[in-house]
Amino acid sequence: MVSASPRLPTASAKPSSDVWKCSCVWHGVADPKAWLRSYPVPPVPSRSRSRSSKQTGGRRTRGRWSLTSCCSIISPLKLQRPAMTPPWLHLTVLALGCLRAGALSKNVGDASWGGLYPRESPTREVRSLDGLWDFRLAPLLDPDKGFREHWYSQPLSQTGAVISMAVPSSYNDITQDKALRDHIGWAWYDRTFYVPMRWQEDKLRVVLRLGSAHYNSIVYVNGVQVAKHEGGHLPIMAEISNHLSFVQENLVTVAINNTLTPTTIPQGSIHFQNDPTRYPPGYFTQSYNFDFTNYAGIHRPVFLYTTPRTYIEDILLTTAIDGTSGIVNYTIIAGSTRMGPHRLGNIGCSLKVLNQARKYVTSAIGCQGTIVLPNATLWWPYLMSDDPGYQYTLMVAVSGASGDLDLYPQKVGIRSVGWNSTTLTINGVPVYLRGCGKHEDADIRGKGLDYPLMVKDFSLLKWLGANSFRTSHYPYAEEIMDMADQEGIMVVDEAPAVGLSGFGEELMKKHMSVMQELVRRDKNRPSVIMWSVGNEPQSNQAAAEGYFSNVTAVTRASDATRPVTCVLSYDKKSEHAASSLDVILVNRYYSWYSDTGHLEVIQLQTVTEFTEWFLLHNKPVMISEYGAGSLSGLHMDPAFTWSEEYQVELMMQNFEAFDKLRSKGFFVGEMIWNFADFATPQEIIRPAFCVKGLFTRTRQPKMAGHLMRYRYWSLAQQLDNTTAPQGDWKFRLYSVSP
Ligand code: GCB
Repeated sequence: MVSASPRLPTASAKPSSDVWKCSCVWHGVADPKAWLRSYPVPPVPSRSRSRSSKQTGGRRTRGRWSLTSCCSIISPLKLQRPAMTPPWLHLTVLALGCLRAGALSKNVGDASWGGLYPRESPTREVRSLDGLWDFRLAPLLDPDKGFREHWYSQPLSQTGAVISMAVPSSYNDITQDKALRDHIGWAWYDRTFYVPMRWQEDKLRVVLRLGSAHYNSIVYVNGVQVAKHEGGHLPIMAEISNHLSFVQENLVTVAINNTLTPTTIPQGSIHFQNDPTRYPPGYFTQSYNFDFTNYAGIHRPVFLYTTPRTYIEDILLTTAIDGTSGIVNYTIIAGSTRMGPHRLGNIGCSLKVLNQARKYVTSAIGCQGTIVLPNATLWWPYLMSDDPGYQYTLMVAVSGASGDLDLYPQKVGIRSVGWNSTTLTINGVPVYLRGCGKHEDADIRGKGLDYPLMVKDFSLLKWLGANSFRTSHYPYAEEIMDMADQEGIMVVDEAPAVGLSGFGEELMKKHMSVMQELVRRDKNRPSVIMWSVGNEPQSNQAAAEGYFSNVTAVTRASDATRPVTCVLSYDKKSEHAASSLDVILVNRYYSWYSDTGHLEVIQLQTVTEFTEWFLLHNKPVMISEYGAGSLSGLHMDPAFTWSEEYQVELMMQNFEAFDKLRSKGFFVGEMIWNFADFATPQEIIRPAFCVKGLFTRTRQPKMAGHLMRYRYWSLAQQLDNTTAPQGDWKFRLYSVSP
């Protein structure tokens, strides 16, 4: 949400004692290789050149730009722990300190932007910093020790004991250490790295990017703070060109705090226990209103990448269909180290369209425009086409006055999303979502991105015949989203706003900012067909009405091409969020959390309930969670709670209800809870895991997984006119009736 990247200062970023100045000279003389010259780079308009010169205050001397200074704002966290402050308050203050400092960082540049995903191109190099980092926890009762002792100014191994920590991964389940698993507060990571001298010689811009770190992060390079970010599931970016050594080893340090407060998203609270007869001094615990483990750490890949000094900052795409033609509307936002991000000025843009076989299709010139592709191949969801997930590549080019040239390969899937009061459509064809709620969750790694697990999950989704999932309850890794784009799996893209309550101004502003950040990250993804602003808010509170009206309005203002939802759980007559939504998603656990053991009531209750939601709001409705826990291998017949039999019978009763609802014309999807069993905090109603998975945590199917496969393939046959997997003896023996 907020990242203090050391860009050019703006008028409002007042120098203070915290301001560190450097002077750098940019010689924008590019020496593109011969084959780059053949690239369709448009001439730079001379009018823009002079305007840009005025704007930046730069001097233009015979094709060279030089800036007298480009500055980085450094605002070290100066929060000292007041004497006698209870640790919980202190932790909260530290968390809030990040926010305050984050607000400052908004003056430094566009703070709500983690940047384009690092991709190689002829003008960009990408290097991974994943692997083993050094790691240390801050003491539980002295959380700011690392700041006080400047742990970031030298390798952690020189200020105390360290262990090796895998990146990306959650740190919690990596060792046998209970203190590490249950830690609350700051955790410190660092590693060293070299950068090629060539990067300096070529005057490249160097960017550090973390896919995500949970929850509050402060990032230092060679002891200098380069970024702050609040929020655990979105990228963190910092331009670090001026902080690097090109001859010596560099040090990157990341401090991460997993403390959740009533104004973080998601919320949490710290409980300080001060009864000396029951708890030791300083004792505190953290609680939160969700059932998955609040895993912490550097969860996604860390990259260094280079761009020229004039570079592609962002690419905005929308697509449409006109007969057999595909329409791509594009805007290219260029940036330069002289001006920061800007659209026009002394920048030339062009793009080349390549098909999936990497063959040239067409090209366009200009930073903004529309491309028409006759006889376009559209992006279709899995099982709705023989070639689902089709994407073109736009090779986007930006050239600066100096001759700099930047290229970025941006994929685009041409498709349209439509919705009215009863129906959701893709490319004008009604779709019925058959999917799962998921989690980023695995043993040992926690929420760390894991490629084998990711590929396995998509393989299982396709094995099920599912066409969609929801990123419950936070934005998933970009690598996962890339695979959804590629495989044609539709995604309800959810904010990390799970179980919210209170609905004050501060929370709302942060929530709006998260939505903008999420939309900006995922806007170009064909797989994303709906934004979800959250899961199960306490929308029975009156303040929810204005709150959700504002949060959904900001989301629509960021992207008007997709419907906006929020996953609801309160009674329809006493809740206040549904009126702001385009599609109504509701979680219902009939015969599990209510009428436990009474499977016979599911059909009546489900059909009645979802019909009433539709009648009340006249909007498409779907069930976003239903299900039962089952202990893999526990069999009881007649069905009994926690047995595999109970889980599948509950599903069958629901299927009957869903089919009745489908016939009424407004029911647009079903997503079971959950794709796989996942870890929960320690509690007494779940046995270490939420076991509502179709698959175990290690991705073996329970009976429920097999049943779901028959259901989803049967729906695919009926609705998508597809055939069950050929050669699978199970489908041959038991024909799936349409
Ligand atoms: C819900 C939540 C989900 C939980 C699930 C459960 O309604 O949205 O996060 O895991 O119930 O199993 O209790």
